Amino acid sequence: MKALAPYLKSEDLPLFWCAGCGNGIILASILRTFSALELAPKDIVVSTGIGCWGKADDYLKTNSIHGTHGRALPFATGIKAANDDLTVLALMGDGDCATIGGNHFLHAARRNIDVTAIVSNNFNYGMTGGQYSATTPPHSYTSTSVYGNPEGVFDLCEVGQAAGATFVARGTVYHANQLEGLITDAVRHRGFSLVEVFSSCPVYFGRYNERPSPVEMMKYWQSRAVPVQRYRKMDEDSRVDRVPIGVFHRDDRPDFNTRYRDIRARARERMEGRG
Ligand SMILES: Cc1ncc(C[n+]2csc(CCOP(=O)(O)OP(=O)(O)O)c2C)c(N)n1
Ligand code: SF4
Repeated sequence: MKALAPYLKSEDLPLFWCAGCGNGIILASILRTFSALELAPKDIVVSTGIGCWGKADDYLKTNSIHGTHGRALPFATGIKAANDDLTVLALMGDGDCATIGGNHFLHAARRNIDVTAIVSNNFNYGMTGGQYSATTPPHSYTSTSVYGNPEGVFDLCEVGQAAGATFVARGTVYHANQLEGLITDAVRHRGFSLVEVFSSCPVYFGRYNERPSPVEMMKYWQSRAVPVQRYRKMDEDSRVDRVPIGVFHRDDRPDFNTRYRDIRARARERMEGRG
């Protein structure tokens, strides 16, 4: 706890989140990453959207911007593009990132801006009463799909990788130690990093889907998660009801700021008649 003190605004505790919400575990993993990497709070900017997870910046002593719903990535992109020395994170719910902010997510990944996106995917809109989002599994129950969700689903890791993210990982709130490692690797990575965290919203998604207690939600992740390396070797039947976790993809394509710096240098040379 002492090591986290430089980053945690303890005067604002207790946390706003419901008992058993997964968000506290994700926040603690982020704080431990800051401490492990010995980052100074003044060198960190956390951009949040709106929602339960969007409240995370309330508890941070780092710089932060509490933006608008779905727009955490545009703010983060501008901040990083203009201040390359800063470590920039965007914290988003699945509503923020995959649904209202889906377009921004695609373009942040395509651009490979050096921002770490940490998505608390609780499969619904927690803050507004448990409506379904773009990650709500088909047929599952929410306050706006009481007879089952009729829509298809975005797999954020697949979408992120296809769009150009250069670090893509998934963890769960049950696997807290692994989660800290994934977040640390993502923050260290130069380029657009996604860490999707399968989280628990016992109050809405859990209650609607026969997992109303925090313990049942944790047991669900414990029993379903499989390391991605093992998952890739499994046949289709064995994959049913299993979710891969771990690092899915990593490559060292140059990030936006590096490419932009090169282009500016070339433009300067040309203007000075050297190119
Ligand atoms: C432009 C806009 N549309 C809708 C809302 C209402 N709203 C606030 S939070 C939220 C959903 C949040 O869900 P998610 O991003 O998944 O985060 P969670 O609360 O589950 O952590 C919505 C629709 C808003 N604040 N702004
Ligand atoms: S409504 Fe769900 S996501 Fe929001 S704080 Fe409560 S448990 Fe967490």
